Amino acid sequence: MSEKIDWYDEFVDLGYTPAKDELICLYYFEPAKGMSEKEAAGRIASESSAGTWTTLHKLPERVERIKARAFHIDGKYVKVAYPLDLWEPGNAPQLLSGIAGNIFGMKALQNLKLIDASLPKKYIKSYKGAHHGITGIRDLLKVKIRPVTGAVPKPKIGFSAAEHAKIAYETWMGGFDLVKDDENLTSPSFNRFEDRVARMAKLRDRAEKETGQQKDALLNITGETKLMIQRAKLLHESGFRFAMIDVVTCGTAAVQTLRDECSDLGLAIHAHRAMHAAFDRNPKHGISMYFLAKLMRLIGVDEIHVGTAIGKLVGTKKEVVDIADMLRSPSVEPGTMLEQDWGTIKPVLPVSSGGLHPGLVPNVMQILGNDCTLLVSGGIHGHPKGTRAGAMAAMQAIEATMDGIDLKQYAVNHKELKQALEKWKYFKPR
Ligand code: CAP
Ligand code: MG
Repeated sequence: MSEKIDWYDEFVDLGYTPAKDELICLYYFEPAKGMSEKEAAGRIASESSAGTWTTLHKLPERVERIKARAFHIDGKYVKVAYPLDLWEPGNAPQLLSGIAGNIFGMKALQNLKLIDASLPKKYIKSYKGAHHGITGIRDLLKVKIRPVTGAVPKPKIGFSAAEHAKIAYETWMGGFDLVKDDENLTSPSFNRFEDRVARMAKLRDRAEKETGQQKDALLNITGETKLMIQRAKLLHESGFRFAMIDVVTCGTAAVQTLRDECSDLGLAIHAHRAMHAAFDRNPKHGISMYFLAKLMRLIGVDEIHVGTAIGKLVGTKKEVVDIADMLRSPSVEPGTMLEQDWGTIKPVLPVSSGGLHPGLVPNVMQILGNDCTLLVSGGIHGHPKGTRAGAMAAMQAIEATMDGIDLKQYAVNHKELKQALEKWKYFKPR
C-alpha cells in the first residue's frame, strides 16, 4: 500500500476528552470546496500545533504528546484541545502565532474565525494581569459607584499642546475624570508629547484645586517600545497615574513590556483597540474582539474599549455585554463562549466610546451598568455652549440615570442637559 502523504487525520479525535490543563480553542470554520469538515478541522489542529502538510520520515515521540486534537465539531464550530507543553509560559505573541497564525491562510479553509480560548489555570498563572484593575482605578480617581468619565479633545488631531490642554481644563471643569488622547495622537510637530504632558499637568493641578476632585489623563504613549517606556516615566514624573496604549498597533510583546514598566511606576493602562476591526468585524473570518479583550486582561491592561452597541462603530449589544462581563467577572460559565476561571487575574474596566452624547448615556448604562468608563467626546465638544457645558450635560445624564429619572424631566432643572437634548435628542450616529 502506498505511503500516506499527509497525516492531518491524526489531529482529529472526536471522542477525545481534553485534560483539565489543556488550552481549548473555539473556532468558526468553513471548509473549502471539496474539503470535509474533518479534513478541515485536522488542518486547523495540525497547523496550529505540531503538524505539517506531509508525513515525515522521522517524528520525535513527544509529538504524540503535544499535538493538538480537534475533538468536537458542531455545525460550523470546532473545538481544538492544545496540550499545555505547546505553550511557553507568559509568551502572548507565541500563543497568537499558534492559535491565530498560519491557519488563517490555509487553502483548506474558506473562512476561519478564532472566537474564544479557554485558558487553563496553569497557563494564566504565568501572566500578572492588571496592576490596578477596577477597584484600583476607582481608588485612583475617588469615583466609587458611577461610571468613570472621559473625553477626547476633538477634532482628534490639530490642536497645539496649549490648545489641547485648555480643552482638557474645560473638560475637567465640566466634571469629567479623564481627558484622553485620540488613538492617532502621539507627538506631532504641533503637539509634542512632552509639551502636552507639561501643560496638561499644570491645568490638571488647577482643575483639581478648583473642583476638589481627582483629575487625570489618558495620554497616548504609543510608539516604539523603548520610547513608550520613556513616555511612561515622564507621565509618572508629571503626576499622572494613567497611560494610554494602542494595544493592537503596538502588539502584545510591547504591551507585556509596558505592563511591567507601568506597574513599577504605578500607572494604570488604558488600552485603545484601534485596528481591531481589521480582523474582528467579519463574523466569519479573523479573531474576535472577545478574545482580544481576554488576552489584554490576561497581559494586564486596566481598561479596554469594548464598543457601545448604539454608537457609530460596529459591535452588537450581545458582543459588548459578553466582553464587558468577561472583563469584570472572576469566571465565565460555558455558554456561547468557553468557560474561563480567572484565578487571581484582576477584573478590569470595559470602556464604552464612539458616537456617544448625553442623550445616549441611559442606553449605554442600561447595557453596561456602572462599572465602566464612558468616553463622550464629540458628544461634549459639540454641545451648543461648548466643552464645559457638554461635560456637565453628560454628568447630569449620568446622575439622572443613576437616580432613575427620565432625562427630559431631569433637564427641566439642568440647562446644560436640556441644551444637549435640544441638539442631539436621542440620535444614534452612524
Ligand atoms: C470616539 C473615538 C474613539 C472610538 C474608538 C474616535 O470619539 O475617540 O477612538 O470610540 O472606538 O476616535 O472615534 P467620539 P471604540 O466619542 O467622538 O465618537 O471605542 O469602539 O474602540
Ligand atoms: Mg478616537
